Amino acid sequence: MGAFKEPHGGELKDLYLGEAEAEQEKQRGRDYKSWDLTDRQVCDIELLLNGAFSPLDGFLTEAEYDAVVKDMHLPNGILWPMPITLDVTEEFAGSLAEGETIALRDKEGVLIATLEVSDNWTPDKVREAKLVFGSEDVKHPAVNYLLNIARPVYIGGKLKGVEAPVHYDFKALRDTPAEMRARFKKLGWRKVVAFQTRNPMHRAHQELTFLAAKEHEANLLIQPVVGMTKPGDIDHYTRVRCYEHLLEQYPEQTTGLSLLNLAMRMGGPREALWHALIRKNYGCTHFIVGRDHAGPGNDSNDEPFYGPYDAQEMMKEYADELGITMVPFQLMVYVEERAEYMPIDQTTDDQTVLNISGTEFRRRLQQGLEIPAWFSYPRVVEALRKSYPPRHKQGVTVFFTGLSGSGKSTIANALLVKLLETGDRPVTLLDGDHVRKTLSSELGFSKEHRDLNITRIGYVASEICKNGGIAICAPIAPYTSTRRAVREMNEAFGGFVEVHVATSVEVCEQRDRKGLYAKARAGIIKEFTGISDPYEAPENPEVYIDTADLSPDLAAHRILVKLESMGFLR
Ligand code: PPS
Repeated sequence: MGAFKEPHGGELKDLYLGEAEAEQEKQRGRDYKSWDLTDRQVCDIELLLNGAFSPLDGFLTEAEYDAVVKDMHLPNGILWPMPITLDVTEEFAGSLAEGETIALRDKEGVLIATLEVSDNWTPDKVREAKLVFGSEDVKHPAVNYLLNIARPVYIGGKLKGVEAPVHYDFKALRDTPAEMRARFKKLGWRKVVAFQTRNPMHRAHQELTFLAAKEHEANLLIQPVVGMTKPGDIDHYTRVRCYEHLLEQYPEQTTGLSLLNLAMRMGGPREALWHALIRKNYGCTHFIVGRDHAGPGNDSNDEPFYGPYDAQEMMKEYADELGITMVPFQLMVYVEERAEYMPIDQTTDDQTVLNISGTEFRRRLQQGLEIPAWFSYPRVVEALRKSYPPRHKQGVTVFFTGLSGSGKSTIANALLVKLLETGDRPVTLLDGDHVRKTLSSELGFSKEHRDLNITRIGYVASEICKNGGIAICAPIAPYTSTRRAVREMNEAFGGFVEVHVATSVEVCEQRDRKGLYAKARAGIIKEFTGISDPYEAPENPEVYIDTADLSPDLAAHRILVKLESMGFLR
């Protein structure tokens, strides 16, 4: 393989206007209708404008979309496997005249590009899901996006780039295809093997990529995706710090790192072709395709969406049209007897083969367990441990729910004091009564206001949780769906422990410490929980407390024990 070929179908695109023209377009853009780009669309437009998606010169038209969806080629016969579409609301699409130019803006209102709308149509999304992703199961992240998140109408047309989407992080590691090609030229890198990843890289990846480059006498470009990856993946800030440490493991001057702001679809075989074409546009000559490339995991029946080597098969099928050479790889495993990594198909039955799956690796991180030296590098593990500390260093929200006067506040206070005594982590108590005087002082007790109140408490707790603290919340929180939403909000950052203080309404009324039940019975207080307003008891709380047989001290102790058994306290 010699010098770089032109991208399939001709020139590398650069859809940006020159400086003066961009300025004029910006002025004109003030009169255009504006569409605020979604996160996915911002990723797509960046790679359309900078030529990473060459030969596309805009969001697909209807004819292009049909051709790409049906047989992975543009109407002019050029291979393009992934529909890059601009989805908008019916309302917005309906407001457009034929041939109208619109302004595409980022979240801050910055004009990124203008689009001359040539097409406006309502796609058959189920058909798109089946043909492009081979499934209509919403467990596939791209199918879910298509059917549940993407807007109903597509508009297509040519783009004029005004300003590249801004990135404040890792600026020095972001390149356009033209910049990358220029860098390769300057360095004299005539053959470059590209490696795509959305995960942290460990020793197996280092060995695999190094071997691939060595076999092809090429340089190596590690080009991780930092746009949108699979939900639940390790955040890109942490990953990039890991990649930077990993670079130290390659011989000097052989390997480069560049970040790709791609919104992945997890589309398996079709996605592999797409990734390869993008790398070709970046000037790479070879592309590594391993096991289960861009795999979305299992479907609703727990069956994999794609076979482990489907992507490699499809790459072989289209080898002539791709113009970039696939470097296929089997799973790399560690062979204990040889103290080295090998592709699994080269190992023999009598060898001890070691591997740690992604799930097992996350379990070890979460529990602060040992990660062996054969698996990763100390600095990579250290960077991961810092961002993903073990449970006893993560934030946690203890969320009490129960009737007024059930004893929530008393137990919550006892728990607060016990946690402060250990001095382990910062603790904040968000008591129902107190929140009502501060954060939610303007709210009443309608369902809408109660939901708003609980959502606010949940949000504050999730921020505390995100930063490693312990949030204790003690509102009534009478509605199951709102409590579930708060749980989800918090579990994204740490632990969530629901405590149902299940004192019956009869006991609460008998105690009536604040005299509120009497007032509620007399109709002086309206919408009073348990009397004239509903309380939906939790079905599966982490802790169930009946204050009839447990003192506040013992109740708080039981919660501490629960936190310990879940790994949140040591
Ligand atoms: S909610 O439903 O979660 O938003 O309620 P919360 O914010 O916890 O507020 C409950 C406290 O407000 C007092 N109070 C009432 N409670 C229930 N229903 C009505 N109508 C009502 N009006 C005032 C009551 O003192 C609650 O405090 P606690 O600490 O729960 O007894």
